[in-house]
Amino acid sequence: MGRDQELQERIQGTMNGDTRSLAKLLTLLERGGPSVVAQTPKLLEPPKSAFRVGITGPPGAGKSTLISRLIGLWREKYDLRVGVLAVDPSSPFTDGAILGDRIRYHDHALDPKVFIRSLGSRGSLGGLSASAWLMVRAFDLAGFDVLLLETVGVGQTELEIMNVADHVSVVLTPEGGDGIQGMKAGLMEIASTFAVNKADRPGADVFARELEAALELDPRSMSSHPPKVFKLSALTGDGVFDFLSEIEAVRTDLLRWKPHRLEPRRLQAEGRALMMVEAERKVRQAASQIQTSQDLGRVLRGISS
Ligand SMILES: Nc1nc2c(ncn2[C@@H]2O[C@H](COP(=O)(O)OP(=O)(O)OP(=O)(O)O)[C@@H](O)[C@H]2O)c(=O)[nH]1
Ligand SMILES: [Mg+2]
Repeated sequence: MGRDQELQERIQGTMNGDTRSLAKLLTLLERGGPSVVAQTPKLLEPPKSAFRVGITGPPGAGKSTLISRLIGLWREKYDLRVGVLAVDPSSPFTDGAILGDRIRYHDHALDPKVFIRSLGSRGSLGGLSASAWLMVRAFDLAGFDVLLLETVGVGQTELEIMNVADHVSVVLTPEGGDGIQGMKAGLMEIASTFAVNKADRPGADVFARELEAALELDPRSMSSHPPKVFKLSALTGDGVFDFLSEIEAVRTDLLRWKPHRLEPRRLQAEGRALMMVEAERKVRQAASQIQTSQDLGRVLRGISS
């Protein structure tokens, strides 16, 4: 079977709700890169949009544990189809679940309405966000209601994930030591909801109050949708439903997120991420042809002309 034919079959299967087709389509997207989307109008303008929730925060804050709880509630109380794309920059693995997450998400492994995929940053495309940009579209096509995007740490990845997601939540714990001051720069600004996790341990009340006080200085505090802080324990489940209810309120208010998908700002961010990987691939290929100083001179003259 040729690649085009395979792609068309996977697209059709994905649209029919076949999970194996979705898994294969994700692999085709990861390996084939932007050209797969370019050739596929259905991926460019999918009939449905899965509400994308970015869940980010420091390593070990409890992101995966919280996601597992959220999946449970969405399945139980709302019967939604839930996808997870766990982006793990430290992991060399792609194409399947990372071991720790496999254990953490194990409760949902047999649920046909839950689909979990992990993505290492050293995937074949190189660029982390480029793969994510491509793969999220497959979840739209598959008709998922919600797609959770887990990313770790804070840096370029998180800032980029903001453009991919329709709503961003940051998971924090009171255990950082130096409270709000110790938070990495940029973390406050990117989220609309904050989960102060591990509230079963001491310090959560003080931390949550500090966070709320800091957010009062945020210009968004004057808007109709100010950032919100939730104290919870992903381990015991306490407080998770309130957090989920807020995310549900956003998800079901289509005007609050859907039109933003097609904003030039977001389409440009996507174009930028995808063009960057292609450009990098071309640069590497051209550079690998350089054998002599003359070759180098020719290449440099080529780019400066
Ligand atoms: N006490 C307590 N422990 C928790 C809670 N949530 C998560 N943990 C524990 O914290 C550790 C890290 O949890 P994960 O869910 O893997 O955290 P993560 O943010 O996904 O971690 P990375 O993906 O590695 O960055 C695990 O041992 C969890 O059992 C909580 O609410 N309370
Ligand atoms: Mg995790």
